Amino acid sequence: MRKMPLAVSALTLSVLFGTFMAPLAQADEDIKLVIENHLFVPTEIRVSANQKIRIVIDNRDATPEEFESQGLRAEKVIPGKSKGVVVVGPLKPGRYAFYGEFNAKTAQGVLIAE
Ligand SMILES: [Cu+2]
Repeated sequence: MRKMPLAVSALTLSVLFGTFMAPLAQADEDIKLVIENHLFVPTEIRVSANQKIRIVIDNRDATPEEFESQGLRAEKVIPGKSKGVVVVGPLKPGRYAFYGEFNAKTAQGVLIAE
């Protein structure tokens, strides 16, 4: 009979976890961005305005890169050969430049919210 309360509390925890943790990780739109040879691919991303955007950045280079954008208020270091997630928005319609701070001359792109 002691297993029942345990099962209930585990269920309660998972429900609470789902309820309170999901919104933090949720976004309305998912975008994939690749870093390769110190370049962003694609260099231009179109997203919906007024929505939260989750950008999954896949750094295929062996070296780390820092995704940076003043307009998006985002900054994240992504180690070599790994992925990083940046959540931005909701954004007003417009163009938001981003770049790789460690290779700023080559790694450049723009996110267009419309
Ligand atoms: Cu920075």
